[in-house]
Amino acid sequence: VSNQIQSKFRGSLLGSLMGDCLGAPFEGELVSSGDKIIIQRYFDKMEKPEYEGPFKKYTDDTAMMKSVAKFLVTTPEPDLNYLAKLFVNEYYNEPKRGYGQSVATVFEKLKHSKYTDIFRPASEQFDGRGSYGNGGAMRIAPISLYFHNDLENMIKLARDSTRITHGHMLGINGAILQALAIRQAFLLDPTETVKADEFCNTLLKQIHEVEKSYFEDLEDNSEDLPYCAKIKQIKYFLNQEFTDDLQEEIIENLGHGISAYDSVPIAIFCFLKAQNPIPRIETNNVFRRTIQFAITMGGDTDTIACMAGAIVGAHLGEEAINKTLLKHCEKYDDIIALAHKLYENRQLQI
Ligand code: F2R
Ligand code: MG
Ligand code: MG
Ligand code: MG
Repeated sequence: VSNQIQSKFRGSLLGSLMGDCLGAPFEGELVSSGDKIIIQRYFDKMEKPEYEGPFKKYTDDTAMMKSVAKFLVTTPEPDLNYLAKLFVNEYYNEPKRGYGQSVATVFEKLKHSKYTDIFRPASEQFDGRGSYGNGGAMRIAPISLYFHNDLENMIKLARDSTRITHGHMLGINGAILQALAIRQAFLLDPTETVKADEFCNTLLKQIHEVEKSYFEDLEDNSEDLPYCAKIKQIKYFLNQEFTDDLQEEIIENLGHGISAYDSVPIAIFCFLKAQNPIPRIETNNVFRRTIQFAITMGGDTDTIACMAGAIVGAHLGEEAINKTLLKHCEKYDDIIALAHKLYENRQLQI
């Protein structure tokens, strides 16, 4: 059992890295059906042992995920001030990792205010509405793994770690939804295909609890809560026959953008859909299929593939990963070491 848990820690962090590195060259592109062939060849080429290309660089998604993992392994009790410092130091060391356009303001304010109130800079973003970007969700994997057997603390830390940069309810709850999806995948048997309907029903129950607290004073509760509505759409789309037209409709409804609301749900959809073969995604490897499929969604490809990768890696573990493909991703060995430390540190806590 402990071997399987370790493997899932590595699988999830590597899935996050690989989705980011392999998806980044396509970020912001509108992927058309012809591009599916290009993406298919891109993966085929990199799985060939003789292929030697320059490695694929990771972006802000991985830079921030590493900080979240370091935060969990360094301090005995999670210290959010320390996490804020890790984010800021990482950003100032390597600012050109493709960060969100507004989040740099948060880093500047954190630094100049000497971390007196770590949630304040984020709460001031966008005229006090806060960011609803997917920056909280893209880096959340270490929290799901670390707290896989402590749901309450997982949700609390997913929320608070996100609030350092994201003040908007949709940015925060999107990160919690992604954390819940990784955790559920982690808890499932890797030798069994995931039952999509059950997976969605569990998520729906859990995220409903989270979302309803934001809407308690709403008189009219006839409308579905935002992420609950998205999960119902995921269920609907999973049961349709998959065609290029349907994929367009999925992108239109679930989104493929830079906001959490327009990216976390489609990442979860990709994970569930890739449990079974998908037309024109030619591979028998479910891990690769998930990431490759996520990239064909276009838009915020690095982040959607990173999030889908973190989920599938938590389910299948590192054995599912093609090592030749992995070796094209920048500093993959650092991520393996970090996953190992995260696992060991967790063993000391429980
Ligand atoms: N920054 C990017 N991609 C930019 C495109 C790069 C590409 N390579 C290219 O050449 O075109 N990717 C990275 O950013 C995302 C994570 O962003 P995060 O951390 O959430 O940052 P931020 O700045 O807080 O939010 C992102 C943008 O979302 C819009 N937005 C957010 N809240 C808003 C609000 N309340 N009102 C209006 N707009 C809001 C803004 O445009 C923000 O700049 C990941 O994709 C990562 O890969
Ligand atoms: Mg990025
Ligand atoms: Mg921001
Ligand atoms: Mg992105």
